[in-house]
Amino acid sequence: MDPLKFKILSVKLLAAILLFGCKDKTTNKITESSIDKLPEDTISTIRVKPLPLISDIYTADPSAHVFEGKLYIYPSHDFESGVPEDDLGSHFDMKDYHVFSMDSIGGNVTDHGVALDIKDVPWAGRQMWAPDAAEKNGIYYFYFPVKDKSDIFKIGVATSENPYGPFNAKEQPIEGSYSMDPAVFEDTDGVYYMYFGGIWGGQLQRWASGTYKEEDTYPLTDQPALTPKIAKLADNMLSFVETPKDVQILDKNGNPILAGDNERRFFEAAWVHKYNGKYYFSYSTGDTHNIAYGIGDNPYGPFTYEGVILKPVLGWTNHHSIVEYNGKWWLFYHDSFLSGGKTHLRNVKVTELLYNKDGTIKTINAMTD
Ligand code: FUB
Repeated sequence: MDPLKFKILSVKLLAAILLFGCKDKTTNKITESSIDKLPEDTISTIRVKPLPLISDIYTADPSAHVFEGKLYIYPSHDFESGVPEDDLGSHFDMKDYHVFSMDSIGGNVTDHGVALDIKDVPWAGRQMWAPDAAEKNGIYYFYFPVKDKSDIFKIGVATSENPYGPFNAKEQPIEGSYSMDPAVFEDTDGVYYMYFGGIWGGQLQRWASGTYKEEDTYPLTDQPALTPKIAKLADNMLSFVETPKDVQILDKNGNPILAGDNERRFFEAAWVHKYNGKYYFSYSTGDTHNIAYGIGDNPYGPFTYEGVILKPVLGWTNHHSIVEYNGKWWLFYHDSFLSGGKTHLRNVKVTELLYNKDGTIKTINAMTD
């Protein structure tokens, strides 16, 4: 046999033996220890098949946090309202939120019931989309996007003394907020930032001029893509202390990712985490269905595009969060496994997230075929 072919075959065989021996039999996923035994470049895409964490209701857009030593999940609560599907996401017609908690990954998931209902948000019109939560000085803050009575997405805040609510919504949305998918990041110096925004149904393109315009305005394909936004939160966590700023995502040459670069440009689902002193900005590429990421040196960016964290899942949307728990990193995400692929009826899942030695993230393929 050709020596090169023999070498490739041997490496593949070694990888297969190690992977088979190290697979976690209950969750059918590759454990971190198994990855460590493989040569660094043997695995660039990890294949996983986790099961839904919650199966009695549909859940999506999971924002996970560790509060009081437990893992809390703040997802959207999908349900069938009968609104027909369109490009603006009218079929995502959610009306409340539940909060879930887990003592351990793989352990029981507790549903804490309705944490916030649309009827208890005075300014809300319709469509409660992807939320997030934060804690400061023993008070829990729940951030949620919902269209107001004029059908314009704004971001609201509600508070509770418990991580699972119920939450009391403020009378008005956060002043200066717009679009959707809020993600709140607490930096190691105790400063909190909100990232937000999403195009198409998320309406970010209607704010391109700084004020809301009913018509959709997108940059040309050879112009910089629309950017997600960031604003520092006030001490009371209820307002911004600055006008939202652009979050730049750059290619390796330092140029902004272009609007026509659908494989890499920001669409929705911003999330930020910090690893080894670097800031990781991750997001969905929407119509190309990846969770992609860039790395930067401070919360404002710019972030240099690095690659894909999670390849497309079953269903149209892809939305995630990343959290460290008990010394490991976890990727929470959703797919449409339980509903047999229905775009708006999704279920939350979790899998381990692994880094390469250079700080880049190993790509995950979670297709359920
Ligand atoms: O769940 C409604 C919307 O779908 C979210 O806000 C988006 O991120 C997408 O997952």
